[in-house]
Amino acid sequence: MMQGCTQTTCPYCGVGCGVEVKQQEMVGDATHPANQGALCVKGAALAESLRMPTRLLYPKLSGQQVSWSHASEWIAEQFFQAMQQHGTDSVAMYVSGQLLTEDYYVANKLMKGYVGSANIDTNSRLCMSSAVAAHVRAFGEDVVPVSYDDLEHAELIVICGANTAWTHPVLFRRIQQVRERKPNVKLVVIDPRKTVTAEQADLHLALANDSDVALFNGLLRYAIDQQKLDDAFIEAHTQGFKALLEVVMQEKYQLPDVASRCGLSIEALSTFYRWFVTSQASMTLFCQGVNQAQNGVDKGNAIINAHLATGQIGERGAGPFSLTGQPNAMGGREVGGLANQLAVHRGFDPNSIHAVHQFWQSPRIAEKPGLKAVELFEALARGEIKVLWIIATNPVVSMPDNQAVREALADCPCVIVSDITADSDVAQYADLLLPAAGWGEKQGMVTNSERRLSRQRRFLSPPGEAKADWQAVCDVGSLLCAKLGAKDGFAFDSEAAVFREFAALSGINRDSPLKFDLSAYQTMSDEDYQNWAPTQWGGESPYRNKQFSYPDGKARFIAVEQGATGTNVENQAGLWWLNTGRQRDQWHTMTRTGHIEKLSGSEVEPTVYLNALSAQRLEVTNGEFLSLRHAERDHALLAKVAVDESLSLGQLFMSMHWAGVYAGGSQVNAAVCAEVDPISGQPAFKSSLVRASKANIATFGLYIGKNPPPVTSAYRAYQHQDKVGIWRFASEEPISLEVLSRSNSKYVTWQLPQGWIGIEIAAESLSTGLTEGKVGSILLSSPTPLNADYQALSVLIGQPVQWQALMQAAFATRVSQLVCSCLRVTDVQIEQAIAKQGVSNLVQLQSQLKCGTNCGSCVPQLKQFFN
Ligand SMILES: Nc1nc2c(c(=O)[nH]1)N[C@H]1C(S)=C(S)[C@@H](COP(=O)(O)OP(=O)(O)OC[C@H]3O[C@@H](n4cnc5c(=O)[nH]c(N)nc54)[C@H](O)[C@@H]3O)O[C@H]1N2
Ligand SMILES: Nc1nc2c(c(=O)[nH]1)N[C@H]1C(S)=C(S)[C@@H](COP(=O)(O)OP(=O)(O)OC[C@H]3O[C@@H](n4cnc5c(=O)[nH]c(N)nc54)[C@H](O)[C@@H]3O)O[C@H]1N2
Ligand code: SF4
Ligand SMILES: [Mo]
Repeated sequence: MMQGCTQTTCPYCGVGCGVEVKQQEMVGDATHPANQGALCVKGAALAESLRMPTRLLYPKLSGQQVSWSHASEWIAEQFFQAMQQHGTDSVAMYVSGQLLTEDYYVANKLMKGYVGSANIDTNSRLCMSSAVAAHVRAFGEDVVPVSYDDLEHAELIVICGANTAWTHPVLFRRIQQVRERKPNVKLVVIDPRKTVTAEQADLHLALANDSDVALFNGLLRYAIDQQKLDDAFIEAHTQGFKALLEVVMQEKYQLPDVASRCGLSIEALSTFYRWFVTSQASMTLFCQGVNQAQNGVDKGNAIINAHLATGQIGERGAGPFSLTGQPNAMGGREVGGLANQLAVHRGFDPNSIHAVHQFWQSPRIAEKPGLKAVELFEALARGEIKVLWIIATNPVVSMPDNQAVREALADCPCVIVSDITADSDVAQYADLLLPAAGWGEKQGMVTNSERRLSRQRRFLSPPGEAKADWQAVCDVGSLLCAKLGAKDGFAFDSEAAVFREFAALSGINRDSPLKFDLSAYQTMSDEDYQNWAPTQWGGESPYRNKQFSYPDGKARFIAVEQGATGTNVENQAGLWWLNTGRQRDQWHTMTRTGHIEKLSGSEVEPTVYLNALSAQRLEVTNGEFLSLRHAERDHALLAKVAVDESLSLGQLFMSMHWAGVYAGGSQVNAAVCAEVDPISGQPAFKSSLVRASKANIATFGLYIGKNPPPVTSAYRAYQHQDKVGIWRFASEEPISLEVLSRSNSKYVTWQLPQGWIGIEIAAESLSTGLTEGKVGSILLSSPTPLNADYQALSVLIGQPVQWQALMQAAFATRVSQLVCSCLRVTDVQIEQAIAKQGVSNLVQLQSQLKCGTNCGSCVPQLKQFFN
């Protein structure tokens, strides 16, 4: 690590927290406006994230190490040949909201200005594209009209389709702090699940899947009936109200009809409506429960409509607030890295095409939108894409119908993957694998949810030959320019130089109604770039003056209708609604967080949650397995059952994370074959119809040791611990003791009524015999679900065999769940403190067990113990 203190930005979620890296520790940056010193559990584990066991160090072509110059030349030649032989649209890039702005800018320039195709799309298609489209329709530009500080002024905070306590924890903590200071501020959560976020709300609306448009149209109707519209605002600053009025005056948007469509009580729904229309300042925060739907764009516009009609926008503490998922999803949108945008908030109209082309002075320019992510992989499957470069995303896990994505990649003649690890699932499909410099080793700019640009700064040297993504792209860009006989458009000598050019390009918006314009920074010195302090474009509220981004300055109402979309399980005999999302302690496909012990305990294996009645109907109980498959696909996945009353009947929930070495066989997107929103192309990850059936498991197993278990099985999950790993397995075939006789190690075994136990005697103590031999690994196997205390068992490794402790841990009566990851406090410890030590509130609990006193991400869960 370099000397002194580096101020940088967290590489996970779109809150965009500042991080201070000191010699020995990483802490929240108290001067950063996004977090004022706070970090969540993932941010607090950033130092551990750097100790990644499987970094990719050198470029590898067909598995063989090659030099960077060879690799770059190879890519440029592949691009050039495909462009010549199959046309420019046969080349594509699939990039990521986790790239830095500079990486994104040069990738976009390469594709749209030099290849001459807009076939560059990003994982933000899976994440933010519905919100982008809703913004563009309503405001004329993709602008988030509020700031985090607005939360301090809101009277009502609505969280719709987001589990903010887990996914944007530092922002949620801020909301809770506001409510502690101002108890009149109300929180409403709209989510079909009773999430940890919903548990904290004054009102939770557990709506039916994808019924959000009905709910918000109903709000408008209520505002009309109660004469709570802001007529002056509608008149002066909007267009299109009449068409919307016609929609919401239909009978189906009356309160009782909406309540029935959404599956809510009239009382709960009218309480929300009353709070909204009487509040002086309401904010509606939304995320994937809104965006990832077949009607995701309409949902976004339904929310925006409600704010426009009541004049709750542009004022302090009021407005719709699309939360960005990834650290630089917003920066990618600014650059224009979505296939349906050209650059800097411009689309494919003739003026924009001309202006961008003029600025780049490039040999070509893309003149039409390219393929959106799902279309891109479909074109790949049809063989239309000959060369695909994937950077900083793991689509074989994260795309819907990921088996089809795998097959398409396997058939593509030329796949290039840039990643930080060779262990990511997509790396297995690379013809050429490029080692990328990761967080802390590269630098550049990121923009968070509130349009604030912050710097990620370098404080480590990249390992091996790992290289920053922008440099890898520029190297190829320069070589391609030479092949095209064009002037080198990629001769940047630093990130700062890339950023200045990007800032200058955004100057084409100066004389337009668009708000996005960074041209003030086009001549910024290297030093100013290096010393950049977090800065918002558009200021606190870009629409404070009520001048929206359409040429006439007016916002547009969109007359959205609640369609038949949504997973109406009752009408689909034998099918179940599979809802998917995130866990508190993991990041996406686990490549960066799966190897961190502290983060591995909150969901230890692929788990499918369902309520007791659903479980009864499927004839499963806790610890058994469900086999899930999409209604129209053959491949099935196995996940462990956990009964969870936060879900409604017929609804299953699984996290999106399980992948790679952790549980490659249980990837949820094998069963999620989502429809896409027709406007944004964003997949409806939250509403799949699946077949679910009890898996007939003959052997349930747990293995604790330093190396993988000597057992093969259809289901296998790995939980990383620093000293010994934990593997859980399940097999439809019985696994008998004999498997151990095939292993090279010496095992001592016991057959018990509950199953059998095998203890491997560590090689170094073999000669001493069982009584003094040390435990090398432990294997438990049982015909019924195991209830083993893996933490207690791990402690026995390396110790002389302790029979009683072993039995107690192997067949525990109750297995504890980790609640506080930082201080390793479990639910059992908390319950004991409450029952036996008279702890009766959060403060007492925190002083007794210290849980929730480090990052605070578990505080919402701790509060549940006192509800
Ligand atoms: N811990 C953690 N935090 C993260 C990430 C991570 O991987 N791990 N990833 C980041 C990224 S990229 C993103 S995009 C964000 C996502 O952040 P969120 O959107 O907050 O998280 P999700 O869990 O995907 O889904 C949110 C909720 O939508 C609900 N939902 C499902 N269907 C509907 C519906 O029809 N209507 C409504 N109103 N709600 C519905 C689900 O029940 C779920 O609770 O998180 C970011 N933060
Ligand atoms: N079922 C279901 N599926 C979903 C979702 C859902 O809610 N449900 N959510 C969707 C959403 S919102 C999102 S954002 C996506 C996320 O899905 P992905 O983007 O596929 O997930 P990540 O694991 O973040 O992938 C990032 C990859 O980049 C690598 N990497 C990390 N840093 C760098 C770097 O600096 N350079 C390079 N070149 N590589 C790097 C990592 O090792 C990893 O392989 O998943 C989507 N898929
Ligand atoms: S809330 Fe957590 S994950 Fe998100 S930026 Fe802040 S520290 Fe990082
Ligand atoms: Mo996302």
